[in-house]
This record gives sequence, C-alpha cells and structure tokens, in this order.
Amino acid sequence: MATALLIIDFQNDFTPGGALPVADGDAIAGPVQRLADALDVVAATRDWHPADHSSFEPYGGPWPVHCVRDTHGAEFHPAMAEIEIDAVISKGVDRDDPGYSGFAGTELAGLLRNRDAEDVFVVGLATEYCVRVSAIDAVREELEVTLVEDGTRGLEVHKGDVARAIEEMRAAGARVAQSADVLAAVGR
Ligand code: VGL
Ligand code: ZN
Repeated sequence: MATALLIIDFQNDFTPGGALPVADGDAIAGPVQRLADALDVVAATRDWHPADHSSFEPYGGPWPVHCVRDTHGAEFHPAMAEIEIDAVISKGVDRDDPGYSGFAGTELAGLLRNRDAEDVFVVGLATEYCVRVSAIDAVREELEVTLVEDGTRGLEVHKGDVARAIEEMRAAGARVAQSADVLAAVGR
C-alpha cells in the first residue's frame, strides 16, 4: 500500500493578493513541501473555471470571479514549483459544475487506485469548501483519509466554519493530524 498527498487548490487566487484569498493561505507551503517529499504519490487539484462560471457573482453565484483557467490567478502558488507533482486534476471545468470535490467527475480515484495509494493525506485550500468535500469523498472512495490540519487554511466566511468543517470530516471517518506527526510516522 502506498501513501499519497492530495493537495487541494493551492493556487494564486486562494492566497494573499488573489481574487478569493484565504488569510495565511501561503503559510501551508512548508508543511505541503515536506509532506510532498515524504509521501509516495503527489496529486494536486486545481480550480479551473470558465470565465462565465455559475459560481461567480456576475452569474448569480456566491464567489468573486476566481481561478479562471489559463490566467495567473489559476496558476499554482509559486511554492508548488518546489514540488514534484505526479498528477494534476482540473475541476469546476464546466460552467454549471461547482467543482468543490477533487473526485466528482474526475480521474482522481482511479489514479490513486492504479498507484495502490490507499493512505491519503489531504492538505490545501480552502478547508471548509474544497478540502472538506474532497476529504469526505475520499472516505467514500474507501481510502484511509487523514486531514493534515497545519497543511490547510480556510476562508472562515462565518466564524467557526473551519472548526465545523474539521468536525464534519472527522465524523465522516477522516483522521486529523499535524504534519510533524505524519512525517515522524512515515519516518522522514
Ligand atoms: C473553493 C470556493 C470556490 C476552494 C473553490 O478551493 O475551496 N472555494 N471555489
Ligand atoms: Zn471555485
């Protein structure tokens, strides 16, 4: 059985200076890089929206325009350049698909299965949206799922959203750990 790091949407628009910034979103860089070095397979999702995506405010959605495909905002955060990524999964590609889950309508589950990666560590942005939904879908795919808490940050639109999301992931069957403990456990 192999280990995998699933990096959710560590993109310019979700980090300070971006269109939908997560406060401190860039602070996950260290844990994400250390985990990427230590785990067997690295898969990274990216929010990859058309310019008229239904989640955008001008089209009736809740969010400012963000992560429009092939724009600077949709590019991975510069810290990702240090990481050897085995697979990139684009999501939210269709106008009417919210694209919160890295698993819905993508090849991600099959890819992890092909690599025998059943032990999946989840990091990225934002904790209570794409990280939450992806981690819960990973449990549904019968993977062993660990949320690495210091490898994720949230938007916290409402106070307590991040804490509630973490409890929801735990209740669904995900473990919650800190990167130092994961690194110690895998012996690197
Ligand atoms: C996300 C809001 C809108 C995320 C994506 O990556 O968590 N959040 N699109
Ligand atoms: Zn989005």
